[in-house]
Amino acid sequence: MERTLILLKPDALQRGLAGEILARFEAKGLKLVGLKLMRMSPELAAKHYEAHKARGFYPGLVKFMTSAPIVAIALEGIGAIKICRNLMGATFGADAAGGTIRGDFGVSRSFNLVHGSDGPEAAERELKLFFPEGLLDQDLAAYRWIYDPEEELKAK
Ligand code: 3AN
Repeated sequence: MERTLILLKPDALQRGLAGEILARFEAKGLKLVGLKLMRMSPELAAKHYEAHKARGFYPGLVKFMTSAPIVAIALEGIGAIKICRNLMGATFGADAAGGTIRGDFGVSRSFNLVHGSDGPEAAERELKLFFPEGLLDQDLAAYRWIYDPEEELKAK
C-alpha cells in the first residue's frame, strides 16, 4: 500500500472548494489516513519546497502557501501517488485537461489548488513534515468493494 501527501492550497479553501476536491480523492477509492486544517509556517514551507529554492517563482510560492490556511491530507492505496497526480492534472490550470481538479477549477500558473507528492521518496519525506505524529489506519467496511488488494498486486 502506498501513501501520499495532498495539500489543498489556500486558493482551494478561500474559494470554498475544499470539500469538493477531497470528495474526488475519496470517491476514486483512496483511503483517508490523515486530515488536518493548518496554517503553513514559513519554516515548513521552506522545508517542503526546498527543491525549488533557487527558482524565480519560489518567493511568490512561499508567500502564497503561507498566506491563509491549507488542508493537509494523507491518502493510501495501491499506486496512490500516480492516481492522485492523474486526478490533479497538469501543474498549471490553463494546461490541465478537463475532468482533472486543476483542469476543472483553475486557470492560473500559481493558484493551482492542490499539491501532491511526485514520487515515493517525496511522499515519505512530505508525510513526515506534515504528519510528524503519524497516520491513522482505517479498516473501512466498504473497502473490499473497491478492490481486492491481493488480486490487484498480483496483476501489477
Ligand atoms: P506540481 O505541483 O504539479 O508537482 P512542480 O513540482 O513543478 O508542480 O512545482 C511545485 C509548485 O511550484 C507547483 N505546485 C506550482 O504551484 C509552483 N510552480 C511551479 N512552476 C511555477 C511557475 N513557473 N510559476 C509559478 N509557480 C510555479
